[in-house]
Amino acid sequence: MDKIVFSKPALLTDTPMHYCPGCTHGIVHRLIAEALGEIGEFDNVIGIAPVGCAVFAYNYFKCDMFQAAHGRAPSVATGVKRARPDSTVFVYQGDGDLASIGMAEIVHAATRGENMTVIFINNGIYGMTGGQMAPTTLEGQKTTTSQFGRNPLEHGNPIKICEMLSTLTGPAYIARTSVHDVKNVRATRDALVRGFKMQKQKRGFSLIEILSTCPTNFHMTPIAALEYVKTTGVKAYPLGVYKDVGLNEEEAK
Ligand SMILES: Cc1ncc(C[n+]2csc(CCOP(=O)(O)OP(=O)(O)O)c2C)c(N)n1
Ligand code: SF4
Repeated sequence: MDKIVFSKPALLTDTPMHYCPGCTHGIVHRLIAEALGEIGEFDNVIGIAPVGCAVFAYNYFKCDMFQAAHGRAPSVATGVKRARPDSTVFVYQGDGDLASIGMAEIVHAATRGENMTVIFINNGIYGMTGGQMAPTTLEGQKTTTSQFGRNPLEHGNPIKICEMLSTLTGPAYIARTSVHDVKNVRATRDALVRGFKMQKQKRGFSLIEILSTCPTNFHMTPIAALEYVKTTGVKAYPLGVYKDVGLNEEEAK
């Protein structure tokens, strides 16, 4: 019999995704499903979908899903995880959702050390609503509401979520990765696995920020958008681990 070397992760449904061509939301969905599969979590996973382009994430994951009001996913996840402490709970949020309207919720969930894993998609823009400036929009980046480029004097400076949250006591694991090439896609998968292991070992709050693309609102081809993240995005948002309290490595194998 032929050996299967590549297949769809068990935690993804067969529903075709609605994302624009070249959008990296789909890549991250797959990585989440792979990471959960790697730690053997199939039947006891609960995801919280955001408001934003990933609002229909509940159609794509083969697990129980909630869809939260804009920015409120960490609060919904808090209730879910406290009611079902043995489940594995993931929160999926864009940068408008998490770093603007939902800033209070994410900071307080992090400082409380809620035992959940947050996947934070930083594409530097409000994708769903037509490309307005987000808290994460890069200095000089043109958006529909910063047509001459983000000017810190006028628009303020971009917010660095990993740097900020890693100053708190509650978080167990905070890392920033990117999906602009294969090497970084693999690193993102590893970071997701570590985040989920933190939760399994009840270490507390974990957040993986993933630099992502929105080719539609960047007004770029999918390849040019990946190149933009590679050359410009990672300079403003350095990749790496910002906090890691450690795992019981024996148990984590
Ligand atoms: C309470 C509320 N305010 C505003 C909106 C409008 N809204 C929908 S999606 C969105 C921005 C989403 O951007 P982001 O979170 O960056 O996700 P992306 O679409 O880029 O994946 C906004 C402002 C809303 N649906 N509800
Ligand atoms: S608008 Fe941007 S973030 Fe939304 S699906 Fe399209 S490419 Fe992805």
